[in-house]
Formats: sequence, structure tokens, C-alpha cells
Amino acid sequence: MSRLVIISNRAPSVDGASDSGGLVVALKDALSKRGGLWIGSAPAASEDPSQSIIMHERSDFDIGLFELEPQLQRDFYLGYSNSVLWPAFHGRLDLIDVQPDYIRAYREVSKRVARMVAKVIGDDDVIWIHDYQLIPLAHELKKAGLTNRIGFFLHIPLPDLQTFRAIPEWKDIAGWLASYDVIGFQAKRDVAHLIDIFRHTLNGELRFNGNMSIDGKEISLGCFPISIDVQGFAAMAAETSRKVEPPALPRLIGVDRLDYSKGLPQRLAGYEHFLESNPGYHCKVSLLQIAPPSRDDVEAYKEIRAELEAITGRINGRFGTVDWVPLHYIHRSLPRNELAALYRYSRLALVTPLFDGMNLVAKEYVAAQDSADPGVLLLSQFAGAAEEMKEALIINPHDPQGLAKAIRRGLEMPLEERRERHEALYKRLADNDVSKWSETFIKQLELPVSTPAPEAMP
Ligand code: ADQ
Repeated sequence: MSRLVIISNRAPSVDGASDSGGLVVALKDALSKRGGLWIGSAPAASEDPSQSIIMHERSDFDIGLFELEPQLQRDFYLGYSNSVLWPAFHGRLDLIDVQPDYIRAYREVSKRVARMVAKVIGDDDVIWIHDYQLIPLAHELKKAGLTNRIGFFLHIPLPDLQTFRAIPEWKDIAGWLASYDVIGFQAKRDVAHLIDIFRHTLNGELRFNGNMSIDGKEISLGCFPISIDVQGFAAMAAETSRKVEPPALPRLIGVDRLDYSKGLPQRLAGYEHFLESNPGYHCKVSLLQIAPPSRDDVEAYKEIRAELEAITGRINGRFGTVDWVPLHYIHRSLPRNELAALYRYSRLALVTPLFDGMNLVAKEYVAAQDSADPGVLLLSQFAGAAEEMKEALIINPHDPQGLAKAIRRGLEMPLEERRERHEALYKRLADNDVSKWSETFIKQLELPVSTPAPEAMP
């Protein structure tokens, strides 16, 4: 069996301390079976970076770290990755901050990583690159002479052609993507967007098997919806919830990195509308919003934080009483087992992104429920998860009245309907957990390129 090499911006920690993260759980098995290697950036930037991958051996797989200087790291990560690509790929063209240093750093990082990676790759290694920070890497690796199969998985959504063209380097990005052998997306919607982008930018032709043909090279595209360790998360929720008290009032919950793509102001507007139009629910429910800090150094993230704090103050000031806080807001990360118990004790989850690759919170919430008395998931039509999780209450985050109605419907949903919806959601989830996701992608990467990928044609 050929060795698997994973390359992502962040690698798991050398001591295994961060192994509970979704991606590590997903790939650990595959990596340890084959004796794999995971390459990512070193946790701290270095003024005098090494020009080689720094290798660390773990008992299950090896970790290779590349170092970057602080300025290059900032321009690459906070700059191009998170101030150009993240907003553009999430359709927030108003938030793009185009700077010449950013794109220079972005190209430079992939060039440099390719030079270092080329030295540690064997002829038979299968390479799987993750996410928007390293899109040019396959192009650079192939320029360096590598002939290995290289796959790419995009964790975030791919926008439509018009939005994509707002990125000054859109043609380069399309070309970089065309260097991969297999490209995986979270949702069919994204596959459709890439087909369109390839057609218009590179004269790509869609073949009968769902592959794209560009200049005689065949690229396999497919939809590989990411998931979670469903059984593990369900067991953790059941166990932890036995140790904590259920909330005094029926609780609604929201859990998101504090990011403008997650639709937090829109969610709170819906909740505010619900409180306004349902006085009977005053003092009867509360919303717990957990939103840990994220990318604090980017201006747009400072703004969304200030906006959220202002809305929280307004809702609590407007509706709260001496004994009742309608909205609890926690701006911190919590241990995963605590989070799991909080999900389990919540009557309703609000997952309302404006655009999201998948959204794992939706899956975690369903996995955490007590199947005898499950809560209700409200899920944005713009989350990749909505393509699979059809039994959730699908909502439009831009419609506060609709959201308020769905909150009420969720709170009043009869037990039988809740059970039916949850059973269907849980079954699909359990059949498609995160190991299946990684196995399916890796299998695709190892098959002859002409083999159709799952959901190749949207
Ligand atoms: P994210 O944008 O980070 O991921 P999401 O899929 O929701 O979004 O995952 C967030 C994770 O962080 C969840 O596992 C959640 O439990 C955890 N988390 C959130 N708040 C937390 C808190 N306060 N304490 C502890 N943990 C917390 C990107 C894409 C998504 C895609 C994933 C995976 O944007 O669309 O689903 O990658 O591919």
C-alpha cells in the first residue's frame, strides 16, 4: 500500500494533544495503517526558518513541519488566505482586502513548501492537500518534477463564476486547481461551480464520466461531504450529560467560531423577532450562543465581534428581567465533552450560516441528541449540510420572520415528529461518518482517473 501524505496549513501537534480535532480523527486511521506523513506549518513563526521540513516521529504517523518568517506568515495567512480567499469564497466581496504583499506571500509559501516537500516525497506516495491556503501547491509540486497522484479537498464553499472573478488572481487560481488529479468538495453546489469556472476559464470539457478534461488532462471532481465521529460524539454526549444538571429553562443553542460567514447577527435578529412576536415565551426559553474568538487580527472579525456584543446588549436590555436573561453569550472555546452535553440538553439548535462548506455543528448536534426525546435542528439552506440533512427545519437566515416562525415550530414540534426527523438524520449520519469520508476520498485518489467520483455531476 502506498504511503499517504497529508498536507494542510495546520498539522496535528507532535505530542498528540490536538488529536480530538475532526480532521485528525478522520485521517488518523488511514495514516497509521500505511505509516503516513502529515505536513503542516510549525506552530510558531521563526525569524530564521529552516529550508527543510522538520520531521517528528510519532508512534502512529510522522509529522513534518515547515517554518515561515513572521511577516510572510501574516501576509499569507491573515492576508491572502483570510482577507481575500475566505471572504471571496464565502461571497463577501465587500470584505476583500487586496494587497500586493498578500498575493506575493501566498504564491511564495506554496513555492517554498513545494521545494521542501519534494525532498521528502517518495515515487509511490499519494498526496492529499487540504483547503484554500495551499491551492497552488500541486502546480508547484508538478513543476518540481513530481509525478505522484495529488488530490485536493476544499473545506469551504466554492463561489459561482461571477463571484470568483472578483478575485484579481481568479485565472491563476483556476489554473492551480487544474493541476490536481482529484478535487473534492463538500456539496454538489460547489462541484457545479467548478465545472462552470473550468469551462469558462480553461475551456474545460465535461466528460461522460463526470470528469473535466482540460488540455487533454483528465481531472476527477466529486462531492465528498465531510462528517464527524458520530458514535464517539454520541457516546461522549450521553456520558457527560449524566454528570451535569439540565438547564432550568428550555434552551436554544448556537455554536460557531466568531466568523461573519456564520450568520450570527441574522440569527439574533430572528431570535429578537421571535421574542417580539411571542410574548408568551418570555421567561420560558433562553438562547445560549457560544462563539469563540477567531482571526482576531483581521479587521472584519473585530467588527463582527463588536456587532454581536451590541446586539446581545440590546436584546437583553430590551426583553430581560431581574430573573431572566434571554440571551447568554460566551466568547470562549469549551472542552468538547462540555459542548456535547450542552447540545444534548438543548431543545433546538440554530445553525444559520450565510454560506458554509459543510457545518459540523449541525452534525454534532444531531449526534448528541437523546433519541427518545430529541431536539430540533434549524439549518440554513446555505450550509453544505443542508444537501444531506433534509429532515432539519431548513431556514433562510436572511428572513427574520421566517426564522422566528421556525423557532416556534421547533419548540412546539410533537415528540413523534421530532423522533421521526431525528431518526432519519441520525441514520444517514451514522452511515456516513468521518472515516467513510476519508476512505472514499483516498480510494478515489488511488483509482484510475477515469473512474467517476461520487456525485460527479451535480
Ligand atoms: P469551520 O468554519 O470552523 O470549519 P464548522 O464545520 O462548524 O466550521 O466546525 C467548527 C468546529 O469548531 C465544530 O467542531 C465545533 O464543535 C467547534 N467549536 C465551535 N465553537 C466551539 C467552542 N466554543 N468550543 C469548542 N469547540 C467549538 C470549516 C468550514 C466548514 C466545514 C469544516 C470541516 O468552514 O464549513 O464543515 O471546515 O470541513
